[in-house]
Amino acid sequence: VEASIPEPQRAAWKKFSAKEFSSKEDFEAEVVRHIETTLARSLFNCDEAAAYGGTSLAFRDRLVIEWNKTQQNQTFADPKRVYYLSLEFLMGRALDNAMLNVGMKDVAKDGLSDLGFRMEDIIGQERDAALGNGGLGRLAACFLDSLATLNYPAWGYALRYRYGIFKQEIVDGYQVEIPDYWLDFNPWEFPRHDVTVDIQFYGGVRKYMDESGKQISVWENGEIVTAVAYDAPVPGYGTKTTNNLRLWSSKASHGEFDFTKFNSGEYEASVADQQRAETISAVLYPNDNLERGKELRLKQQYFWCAASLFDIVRRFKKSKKAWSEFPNQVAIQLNDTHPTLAIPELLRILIDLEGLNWDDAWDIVQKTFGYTNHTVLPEALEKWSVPLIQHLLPRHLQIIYDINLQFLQYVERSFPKDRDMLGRVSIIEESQPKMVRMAYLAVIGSHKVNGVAELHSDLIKTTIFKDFVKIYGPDKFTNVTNGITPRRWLHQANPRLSELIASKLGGYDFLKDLTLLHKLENFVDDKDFRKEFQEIKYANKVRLAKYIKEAQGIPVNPSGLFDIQVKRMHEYKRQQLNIFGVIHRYLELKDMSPEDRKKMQPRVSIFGGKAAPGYWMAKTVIHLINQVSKIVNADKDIGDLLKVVFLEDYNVSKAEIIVPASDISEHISTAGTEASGTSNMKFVLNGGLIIGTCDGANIEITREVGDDNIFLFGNLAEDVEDLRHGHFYGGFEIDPQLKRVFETVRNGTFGDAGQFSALVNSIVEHGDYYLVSDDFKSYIDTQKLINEAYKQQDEWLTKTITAVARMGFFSSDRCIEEYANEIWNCEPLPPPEKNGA
Ligand code: OX2
Repeated sequence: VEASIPEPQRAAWKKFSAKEFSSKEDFEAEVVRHIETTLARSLFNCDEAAAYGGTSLAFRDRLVIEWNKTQQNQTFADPKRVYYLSLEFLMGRALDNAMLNVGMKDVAKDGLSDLGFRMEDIIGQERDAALGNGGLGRLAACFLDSLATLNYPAWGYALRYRYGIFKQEIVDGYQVEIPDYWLDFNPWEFPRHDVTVDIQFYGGVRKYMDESGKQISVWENGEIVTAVAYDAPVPGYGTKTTNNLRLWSSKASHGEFDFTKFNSGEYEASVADQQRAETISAVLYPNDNLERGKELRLKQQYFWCAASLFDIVRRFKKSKKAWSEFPNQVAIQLNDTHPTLAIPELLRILIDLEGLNWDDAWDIVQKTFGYTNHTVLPEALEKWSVPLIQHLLPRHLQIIYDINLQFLQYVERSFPKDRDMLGRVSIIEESQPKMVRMAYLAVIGSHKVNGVAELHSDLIKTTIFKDFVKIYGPDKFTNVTNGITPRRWLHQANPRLSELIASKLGGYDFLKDLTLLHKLENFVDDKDFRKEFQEIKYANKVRLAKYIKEAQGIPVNPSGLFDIQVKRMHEYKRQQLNIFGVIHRYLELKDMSPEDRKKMQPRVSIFGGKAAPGYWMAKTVIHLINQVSKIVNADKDIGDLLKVVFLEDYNVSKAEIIVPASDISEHISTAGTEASGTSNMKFVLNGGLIIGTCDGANIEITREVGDDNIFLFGNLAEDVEDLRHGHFYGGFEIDPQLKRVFETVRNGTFGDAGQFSALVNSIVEHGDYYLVSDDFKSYIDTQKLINEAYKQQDEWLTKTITAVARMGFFSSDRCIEEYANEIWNCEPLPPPEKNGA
């Protein structure tokens, strides 16, 4: 334990140690104090932004007290810790979450009202912490919530991007990206200017023999950039445990190098150096499921891995335990391959800096790391060019080659007859230039590899990692089906539903054990319960309709069927299938007589999602949706029978309004392409049904809720390859109803047809890789089935309630227990009953 207050002075210290507010009056006093002194505002110039500031700071104080105690307790107990390395944490807003997890939201609401503010307005002032792209980043955020709630001693490590995911604006139907400078006022982070790590880049490696004849490698020269820690508290729900999310920010190091320049009068050059160093953590790469191989991205990855590992090793060394104990004290989870450089970096620390031999170091490394794979899409699998790594990280390249050598020798001994095996599994791809296959390095350097849903975990074993199953045996590979935190995705997003459930189940225990939801099945026939359940769904749709009117200017009728697809724009997720289906419905309605139209189920088709800035096809789909929206919404024949909405700038806080308002949500990826999906779980938990393909977690959702309570359609993963093959080598007929849709697009009904020709041609002429045509008929037939099912409101309601009751499996708490037991081998550390006074 570090320098501390001497014993005789501690009494004075304890007397004045910070206290948590617990009454409404104390809360108000804290808010006013923070507004007047911390923010230097007064009752004459306190707007909602200032009130948000004061409220957040009041709650932050509470979190900090518990955070300090948690960290102190963990330091004393020194248990095995979990480190979750993720380049993305899509946290969303913190205030609402803090209030709910601390259990003081009602008190705060009354207090704010005394001070002249409404809770919703204050919550609405906060900007999202949007340090992620989509599902992968949000999963990491849900995991942090569960780790804290379950009292695991766990830290998240990431980068403190100055710019999160861009803000999306739609201008004339096109996506425009606006930088997200989110740090103007962020009360939730604590700069730790005393916690820094110097990170090296470039330079070269000098090798020599020491007196004992041992090979020594020294990585020297090059450039140094300093990593500064910024910490954010992560409160658990209904527990005092408050964990830490540590974000690294880059700045120029103030080593001698700088000062020479400075002293020699090159002031401008030294400022330029400063700026160059700061660009490392400047911006989140906005690609989801797509890797672009940019040098700055590799720099980010190493910078973050090296800073985090230095920090982890520093903490371990304080315990003065033997190195062999490292894997008993430390579990590191690699969230996708982005942190794979942590593997050669830990080897470098152990061998070059701490003097361990290769075998001991390798043993420690393999026992320490676990790797989660999130995709089988080839364009998302990371590969870095050998010359680039050689240039940026010369010592790491040597280590990677050494790992590969040992590995290939082992493979050769085990499979002497399989001559092609070595080339297939080598970490180095023999291309021009040579490439380092990061996923292979991650598999080889970890003791467990997991996929994120059953189908996906099976697929990785038969496709991308097939040979590795032969080499290591099947036990190295496992499945942890994704989950979501019910605190944010039920209690926070849908407070009325949460309250209704609590009233039936006798309290909020289900928020900590979601399987308790099964008891709701006892109430499926309870009249009052059904009525209220239905009213809540309606109220949530009214709330969304109001938001759509405000944000997009489109009036929508809340009694229509709300059909929602919100997620990153990607061809494999098939928003194009959805919009072609919408066009098909539009044409059908136009064909009908006014009498026949009256029999039709009114629908609202809602889309939302960002396209990566360089992803033209995804942007074209956004444009088409907006064009269809413009034409259809203005068509007097159609009225409320069909409204099409593209919601701008989909993000976490908007999801909290959107998710509880769905009747149907769309999870319609080409089978075998969506590793899991997690919004599918959120929608069902909030009383919406799914139209989906047999892909990712949809399959397990079906297993849990029953196939009467989900609408599945389309080809199966096992048939995809043959179908694709057939498109090229057999005759390939576009579905006739889809053909008609294409004709309408081509005749200019939705504006300049030339804009959409690449999209149409990707299907008609270029092999329809995502099987839009193959699945079209079964998709629109299923949509018709949904229209009919929705008219039977009573049965529909039974389906939705039943589905909610059966969603217990999809809590991220269950995921964390599985990771802890199967991969990390670690235990919770509950906070002491009474913190020693
Ligand atoms: C996403 C996957 O696409 C999605 O299916 C999954 O639910 C999510 O990760 C969380 O596991 N980038 N984003 C993903 O994978 C990659 C790579």
